[in-house]
Amino acid sequence: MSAVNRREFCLRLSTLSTTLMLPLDLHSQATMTARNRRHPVEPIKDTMTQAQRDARMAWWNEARFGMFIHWGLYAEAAGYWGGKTVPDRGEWIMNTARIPVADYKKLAVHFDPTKFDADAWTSMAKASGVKYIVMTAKHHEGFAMFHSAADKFNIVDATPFKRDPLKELAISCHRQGIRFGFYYSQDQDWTAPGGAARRGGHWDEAQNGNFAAYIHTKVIPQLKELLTNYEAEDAPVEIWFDTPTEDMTPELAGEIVALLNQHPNVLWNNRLGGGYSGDFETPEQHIPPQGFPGKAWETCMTINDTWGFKKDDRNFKSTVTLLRNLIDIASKGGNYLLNVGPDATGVIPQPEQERMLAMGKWLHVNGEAIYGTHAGPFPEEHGAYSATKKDKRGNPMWITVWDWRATAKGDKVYVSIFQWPDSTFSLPTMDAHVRRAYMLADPHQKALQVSQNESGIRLTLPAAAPDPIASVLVLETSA
Ligand code: FHN
Repeated sequence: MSAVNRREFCLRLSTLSTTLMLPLDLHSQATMTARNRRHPVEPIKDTMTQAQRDARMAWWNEARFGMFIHWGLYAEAAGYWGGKTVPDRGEWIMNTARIPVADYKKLAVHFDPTKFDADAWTSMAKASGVKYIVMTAKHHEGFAMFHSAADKFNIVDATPFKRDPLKELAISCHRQGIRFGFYYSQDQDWTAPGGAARRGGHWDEAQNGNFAAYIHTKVIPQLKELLTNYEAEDAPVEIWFDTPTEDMTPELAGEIVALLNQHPNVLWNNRLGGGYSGDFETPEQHIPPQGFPGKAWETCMTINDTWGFKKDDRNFKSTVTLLRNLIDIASKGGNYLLNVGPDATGVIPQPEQERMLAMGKWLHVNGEAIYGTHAGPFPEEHGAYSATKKDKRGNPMWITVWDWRATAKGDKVYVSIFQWPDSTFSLPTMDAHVRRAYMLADPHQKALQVSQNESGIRLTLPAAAPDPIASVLVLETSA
């Protein structure tokens, strides 16, 4: 099937999901409403030509694989408060356990991650095949992991550590050729007066205050710091906003957009609020069945069940799952932002490192099938909506099929095969003619037997799979 046919197929699927009210991502629903509104400040991308927009997003579209880092005071708590385990994600502990502001702030007194080594993190990221890192500059707890003149509740002024890990990481990323961006919780802030609190609102009168004042005295000054203090390191390239609430009016968000517009190369996601759609969609903890045809998107996902470190969370995803996710996402034209949660000593837990490095090993051989690619030409490989089964919202259930996935770049189509076939491997038809086929892992690129007609493509593959998780078949094509 041609690229045009694929696009038509995806558009039809999109229309179908809207008609059937299939579970579109919540943030993208907000974005859809937003698109119809007039914004007080036009984002820079909306005033650019398509070519300018493409150039602005070029590195991001090539990258495909990023590492998210959730690191803050919650790593010190590690999922425990008052000697008891606290359910839910580690970084939400303050909210889940309704911890008073003054008590929570005391965590800073002991936060001394002396094992933190920015170069060790970036070397690990590089060996894992990661092209960009996004680290929490400030999560909902309100604690800045950078030196901030705007608020003393930051890692340099409030802890015995007294170092700025964000700065150290930005410098190290710059040296290693990894792009660097920040996560910044612009709306929720549980320790600053006036900051929003989801899930039941404020629980301590120290949190009461005016939201606009919070934006003006903390958020905008800190964003200014983040946007300017790192220029020598070429950072940031991206700001990752989160959990907008209704408090973020179009006017307040517009003030932030006016600031972002002064840094036209900085990309930002669709979670600012105030009706702004940002540069890319952010499905969380799931991979949309058909991606977001025609849009930039990035699935963010935990490597276990928490973003911020929780010492009892050992539910790590397998390397098989993680690699399949990366390949699946690339085959739909998206990026995978995979999270790690360093502990309070400054170390990324060993099981997380092992999985990241295993992904890097695969990418070292097969990265050509991922980086700089776009969605493959076949629509059929991802799965289908069940005619009978329903999901928990009562909509037709998406049944994923894990046989193979395809990406494409230039005149090449890359087919990552999960289920190695016994003898012949068959692919659906496509308009382009297959000139040559070989396995990417084969250093000699030995040509494989291939035949093609209007009903499909048939190949004879080597008897054994070159890779136990995913073996990449390359199809060189001509029009
Ligand atoms: O509440 C946060 C959560 O802690 C984490 O930061 C994720 C990452 O996408 N975002 C929010 C939930 O959507």
